Amino acid sequence: MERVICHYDMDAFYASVEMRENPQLKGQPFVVGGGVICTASYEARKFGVKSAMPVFQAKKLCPNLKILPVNIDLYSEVSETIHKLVKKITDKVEFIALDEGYIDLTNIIDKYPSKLYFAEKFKERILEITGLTCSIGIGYNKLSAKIASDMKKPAGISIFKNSHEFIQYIKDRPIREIPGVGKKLEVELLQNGIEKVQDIYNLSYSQLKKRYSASRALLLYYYSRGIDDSEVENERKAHSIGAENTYRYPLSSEEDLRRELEDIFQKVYDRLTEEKFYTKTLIIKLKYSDFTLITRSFSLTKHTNDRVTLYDMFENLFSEIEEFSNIRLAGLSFTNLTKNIYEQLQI
Ligand code: TTP
Ligand code: MG
Repeated sequence: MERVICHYDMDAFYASVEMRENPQLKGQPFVVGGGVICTASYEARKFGVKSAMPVFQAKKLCPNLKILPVNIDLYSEVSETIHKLVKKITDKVEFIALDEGYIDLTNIIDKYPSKLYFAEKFKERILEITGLTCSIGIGYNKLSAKIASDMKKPAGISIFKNSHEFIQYIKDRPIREIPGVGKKLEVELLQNGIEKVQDIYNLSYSQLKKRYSASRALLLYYYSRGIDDSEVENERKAHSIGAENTYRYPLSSEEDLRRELEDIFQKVYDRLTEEKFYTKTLIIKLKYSDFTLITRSFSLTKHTNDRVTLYDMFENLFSEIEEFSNIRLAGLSFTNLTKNIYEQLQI
């Protein structure tokens, strides 16, 4: 049966909440963060300032940049308000961050005159109850919905009816727009002459696997073709397995962080296999001395318990980290767990 999935994503979330609280910030370049940036206002983004960038670097790009401290309680409160609204629509929802989530509309979309109508009404309600704008994507799976929500930021709505429409759009886009293609993989792909998504179509799955690794090959092969069978999983049906350490003396080098995270990886991986789980998503979490929190996640299209694939996901995420000083907490977890992989084999 054809699915209808909605992905909503608040625009410049932390920054928009701050702007709502203090309208004088409108039109100003500012960021929310401490040592590293959680998010940048759209004005600051014009200077190339972005999430996860160290603040000192951002200041070089934009000398007038204002830095606001993170007020996570406030953002969580706003997030809770949004979650309540979403849960009134259906219980088939998956919140993946404070400011974004998937809503499975398959069984309820007929109650609305059209997909566009649903999206417009939803956006209006969010604005009414939070004073904030969001962008909305509606697709035939999670992948296409997620890409769609990013197409007309801020406050835009985009819809993909089917994979044909999706491919028409994605084929000319830069390869980094495939979810999970981080900086390191992008560089490797560019070196191999793969610049746009359509350049992937010339390579078979086994060629991709030889060049990149199993997890990356899966991602590139399936996502570039708009294939994603994963379900909207409410309340993280399958729980997660993870561990984290806090450090009285903060970690301050790439080597230290790598060693710590590798340790945690091994511990968590052992538990995954002992408990006979298969996973699809790896999350790395770091907290810095100034309490800024960075999370990075990477998802596969299929569940696995293969160590090489999972370690490769870890490497992918690790290469995205930009700030290695004053790390107070490092954690790693596997989510989207299942014990039954047989249902996955249909692709
Ligand atoms: P995003 O949705 O990635 O970014 P955004 O909402 O700020 O901007 P956009 O309009 O492009 O969606 O993240 C949501 C919030 O999560 C963001 O406001 C701040 C926080 N965040 C971090 O704390 N650390 C990070 O590394 C990222 C990417 C986001
Ligand atoms: Mg957002």
